[in-house]
Amino acid sequence: MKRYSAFAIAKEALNNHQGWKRAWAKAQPKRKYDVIVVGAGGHGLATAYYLGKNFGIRNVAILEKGWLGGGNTGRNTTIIRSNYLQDPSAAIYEKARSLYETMSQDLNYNVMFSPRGVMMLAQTEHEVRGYKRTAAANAFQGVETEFIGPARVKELCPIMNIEGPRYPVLGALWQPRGGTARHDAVAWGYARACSAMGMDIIQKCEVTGVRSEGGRVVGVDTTKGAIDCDKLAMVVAGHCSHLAEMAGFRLPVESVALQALVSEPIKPCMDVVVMANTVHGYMSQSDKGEMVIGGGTDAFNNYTQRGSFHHIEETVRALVETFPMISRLKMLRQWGGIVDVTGDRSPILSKTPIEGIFVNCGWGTGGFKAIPGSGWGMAELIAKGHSPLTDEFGLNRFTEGRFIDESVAAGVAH
Ligand code: FAD
Ligand code: PYC
Repeated sequence: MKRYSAFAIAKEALNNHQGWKRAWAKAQPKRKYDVIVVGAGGHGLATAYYLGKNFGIRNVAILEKGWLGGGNTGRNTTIIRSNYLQDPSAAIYEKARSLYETMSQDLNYNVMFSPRGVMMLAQTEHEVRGYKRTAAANAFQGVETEFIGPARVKELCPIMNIEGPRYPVLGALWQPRGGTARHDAVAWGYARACSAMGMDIIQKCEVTGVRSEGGRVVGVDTTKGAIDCDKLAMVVAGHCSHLAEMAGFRLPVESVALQALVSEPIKPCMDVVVMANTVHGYMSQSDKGEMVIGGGTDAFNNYTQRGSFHHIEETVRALVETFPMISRLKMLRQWGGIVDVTGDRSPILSKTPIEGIFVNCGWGTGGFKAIPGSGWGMAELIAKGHSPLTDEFGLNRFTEGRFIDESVAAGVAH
């Protein structure tokens, strides 16, 4: 892999930029792999990357039915934070957030991590109590957050109307090292690093069947033919129920569309990320100047990977009270992704009833922030059979009643 650097750019400039290599190789499937990862979203690619980097397992294929990063990884609003309530969640989300801090250097790929600070607004007394409780829990967990008052909120985000008639801002849960990263770059950076380790990233290769013998996985059927493997990781977000069905088991997950939109680009006016969970909306400003806006999930299960007009209206109506200036903005485009939601709003990183099959799903509306931590833990689970990061997120928690309730921290209405 040719290293990206200022020196390399200068050298290539003298060569009309003719010497750059493809970021990742175009691969055709081999007959067999040690590990097949289904899904080239952030979680699948990160799983493969840490299998190679941390455990030396490099005979790996990543199979993607569309194009890499074309699922939720390339469709989210890029918010990164680790201000969750329960200990297992704080551990995996904070591991992920801390890996984001050095991801650009680690992957030699600029993922534009911007720890500009994330605030979750408290606009009811109930939220004030809830966020003070989270701040106290985070202090014990080693996650840097604090509950701040309305004056500090206004100082950090002057365009906000904190005296809204219905929902005045009573304070916020503030995470100063939360922020955003460029979502495509995260997928591209991991893909380039996986390819450099000799892994095969095979796009336009849909898994259509899962083969097992004597309760153990032996391979998959795909639109590019049958491929054998010793271990199989299903990392397909909203399509995880279909993959599980192919293997003969069920998952406690519902698939539903989550939508977002961006405005026309404007001059810099907001340098923090704001989530307003009572009125229901979240907003940040992209490097291009667009206001990036999202709302809640659809109220019914579906696989429609697109936006809808009633959502734009609901989301913008919710936010306009807190951010009156957005009433004068034109909205540029909208889109949707299919997210995989569990009952306790926590992910599933687990072995399955079929030996050799592992599942990573259930990140719902909030898995972008978790990509590096999830990949790290998932790789350990696949390589060693368990991981301190994933142990609590097994499928058995649903039969044993050990839920990890994060419905408040999820921060997005479901
Ligand atoms: P994906 O990126 O969806 O990747 C799964 C891949 O599997 C897809 O590319 C798909 O094509 C492939 N696949 C499916 N079936 C098959 C098959 N049979 N064969 C081969 N390949 C298959 N999270 C945050 O933390 N912060 C946010 O601000 C945020 N905002 C969001 C806003 C929106 C509008 C949406 C939709 C999501 C948001 N999320 C956010 C959630 C986040 O995007 C997801 O949790 C995360 O991207 C999931 O990553 P993934 O790799 O598991 O899934
Ligand atoms: O999990 O922080 C989050 C989030 C923000 C928008 C969608 N999900």
